[in-house]
Amino acid sequence: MPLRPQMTIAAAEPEEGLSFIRQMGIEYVSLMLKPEELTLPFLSAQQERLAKHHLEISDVFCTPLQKNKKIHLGLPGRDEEITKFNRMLEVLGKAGIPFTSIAWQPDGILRTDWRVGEHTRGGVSMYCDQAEVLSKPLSAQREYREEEIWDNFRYFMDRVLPTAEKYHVAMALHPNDPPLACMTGVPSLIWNTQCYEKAFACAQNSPMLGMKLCVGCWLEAGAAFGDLMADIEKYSAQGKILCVHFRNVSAPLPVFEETLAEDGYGDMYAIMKQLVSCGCDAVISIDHAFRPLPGMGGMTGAAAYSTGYMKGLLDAARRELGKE
Ligand SMILES: [Mn+2]
Repeated sequence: MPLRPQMTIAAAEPEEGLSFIRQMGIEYVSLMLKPEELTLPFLSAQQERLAKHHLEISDVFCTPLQKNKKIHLGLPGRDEEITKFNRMLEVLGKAGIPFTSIAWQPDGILRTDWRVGEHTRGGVSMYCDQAEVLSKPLSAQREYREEEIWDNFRYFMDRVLPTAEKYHVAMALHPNDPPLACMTGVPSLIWNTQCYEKAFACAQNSPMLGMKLCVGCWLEAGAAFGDLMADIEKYSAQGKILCVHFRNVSAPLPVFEETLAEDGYGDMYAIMKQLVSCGCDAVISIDHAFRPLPGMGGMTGAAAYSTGYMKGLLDAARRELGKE
C-alpha cells in the first residue's frame, strides 16, 4: 500500500476531534492506550466508535510497555512486564491491529528545554543541547554496559517474538532520541543504522520486528546516523518500515530545536519524494508538534497544520512522480 497519513489520538479523544481528523482527509489513527484499556472489549468499542468517523486504527501503543525500565534494564519484575506485553500482543492480534511500537529508551525522549526557538515564531518547541544531555545524572542505580542492554533486548525478543508471530502483530522499533551512544548512564540501543541491523539479527530477521523510521532522529544525528535517502530505499525494499515520523530539526547535534517541516535543515520534500518513489508501505505522521495553545484544539489542533503541510508534500510528490 502507499504511504498513509496518520494522526495519534488517545481513547479519550472527543467526537469533534475525530470528526476534525476525518475532515482533514486522514483515514488512520495511532491509538495510545493506558494499560487498563488493553482489553479486547475496550479496543473493539474504540474500533466501532472510530468506524463511525471512517477512521481505522493503524497501530496501538501503550507508553509504559513501549518504554519500560524493568524490561530495558533487566530489573526485578521484568518477566511480569513481558507477560503484560505478550497479553497486549494477543489483544491487538485478536482485534486485527497490525503493529505496536517499541522504543528502547527507559528515560523517554531526552530534551533540555521547551522554549520559543529561533525558528518557531513564538511557538514553544522542544530544544536539545547535547552537552546538557550528556551532563545529566545517572537515571538508574548504576551505569550500564552496552552488552547488558543488548542482552536485555535479546531476552525480550526471545520471549515476545513467538507471541508476535502467533498473533501476527509486528513491533516498530524507534531509535533512541536523541541518537547519542549513551545517556544518563544507559547505553542506547538504536543510534545509527548499524544498530538496526544488529537488532534485526537479534530477532532472526523476523518480519515481526520492523522500524519506525523517525526522520527527526536521522536528522538530529546527521551523517552519524546513516544515509537517510539510502536507508529509505534499502528498508522500503525490505518492507521493514512500518511507520515514518516526518519531522524536521534546525540543525544536527550538538544543538537543535524542533521546527516546522519547512523551517528545519532537512529537505522534507526531497525526503517525501524518496519515500514515495521507493514505494514505502507505511503510515506517516508528523511525530511532534509545538506545544498546544490554550483554546486551540489541544494536541490534535497543534498537529493539524503540520499534518496538512505533510499531506501537501505527499500529494505534490505523488503528482510529480506520477504515483497518484
Ligand atoms: Mn520519532
